[in-house]
Amino acid sequence: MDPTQDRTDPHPQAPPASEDPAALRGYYRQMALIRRFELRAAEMYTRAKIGGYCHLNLGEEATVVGLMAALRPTDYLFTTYRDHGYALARGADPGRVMAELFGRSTGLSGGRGGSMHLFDAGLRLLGGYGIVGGQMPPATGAALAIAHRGEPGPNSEAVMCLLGDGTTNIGAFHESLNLAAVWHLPIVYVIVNNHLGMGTPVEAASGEPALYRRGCAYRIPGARVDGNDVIAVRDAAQTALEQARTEHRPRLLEAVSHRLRGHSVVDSARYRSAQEAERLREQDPLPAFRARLIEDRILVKRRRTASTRNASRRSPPPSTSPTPARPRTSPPCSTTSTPPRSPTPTSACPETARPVPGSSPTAPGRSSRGRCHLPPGAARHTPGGDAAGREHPADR
Ligand SMILES: Cc1ncc(C[n+]2csc(CCOP(=O)(O)OP(=O)(O)O)c2C)c(N)n1
Ligand SMILES: [Mg+2]
Repeated sequence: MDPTQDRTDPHPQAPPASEDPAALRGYYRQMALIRRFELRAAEMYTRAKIGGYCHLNLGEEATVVGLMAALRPTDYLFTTYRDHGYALARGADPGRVMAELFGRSTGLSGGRGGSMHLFDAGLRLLGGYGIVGGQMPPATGAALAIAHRGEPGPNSEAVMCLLGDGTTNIGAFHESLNLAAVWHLPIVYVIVNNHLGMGTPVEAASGEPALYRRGCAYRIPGARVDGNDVIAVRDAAQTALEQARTEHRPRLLEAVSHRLRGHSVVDSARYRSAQEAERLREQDPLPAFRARLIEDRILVKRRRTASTRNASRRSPPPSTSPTPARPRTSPPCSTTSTPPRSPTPTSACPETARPVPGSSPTAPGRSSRGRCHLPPGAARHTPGGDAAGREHPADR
């Protein structure tokens, strides 16, 4: 392969008929789990149960699940602060991920990391980084360790390093890609292009907005894939990983999708017009994938019961606002004394962290050794809903 080649990968959407139905249902369930988890995380943040920063994968579920489906258990994963979905799809227990958000010692990082710093060495999930681009040097270092330990080949380990579109303009991006190229490292840098770095569009921030081409200066081949298509993402990532393994050379992959809400839970995304928000909702990958599976009889619609009908009726309309969907169940925490708070951002891109509840004597992971009172349903694997929290009564 010409190392200077860059291409937009016009990946034909693999028809589900050619896929293992059980695997497709598994992807759907993972996407639905992430959707439900993120909606519940937003709700808990608004109830002041979660401190610090909180960034959600809403709208990026197909990218998340497709990428994780391509990784082997022996590969290493480095992510950004938008990491909940990746941890879940990598196999982390949802209860432990939510416990981490709550600052509990039972959390994935012992309650010391919070939303942005999920870590599990057993899953080879090596963070969760809050600094933009902070994951890139250690990910590149992990790939260097792999290159030192063994030869290239189909059984080689590899590293997947996730980054946002905005991260392609930071120094660590260029330094990491350069070293990965000259040292021949088995690493795939995946740009999760959600079109915005906080509130700034890619075109306003990047001299070359076709981000998959950003490796050209280092002769790193790049490919772009529709991040709303879980199968296309999986296949593109598998191809890139296979090349990285067998050649011990880096690859760049750009997955293009949208986040359905603001940059973080406190960002109301006022930089989006109502029309734009509506357009994005129409492209929501979760209902689209579900419809595709039902059409192909891979998922069957369950008969709607009175309770699911009522649940749908109680759900609010989709919104770009950070205000989460109202819970369909009774108040989720054992204590209901904290009034719901709706943070009111002062600018288009507020990034003000709430103090971590545990900065008190009951610091996260320090003295909270008691039981983890997770909200009912927060850790349950349930079929998904849309970004407004409406549940789909179809699942099998
Ligand atoms: C070094 C550094 N600069 C600035 C920030 C503040 N910041 C947090 S997220 C962000 C935007 C990153 O956008 P992108 O890479 O596209 O990722 P996304 O949030 O869209 O997933 C910025 C500027 C930071 N955390 N670290
Ligand atoms: Mg972005």
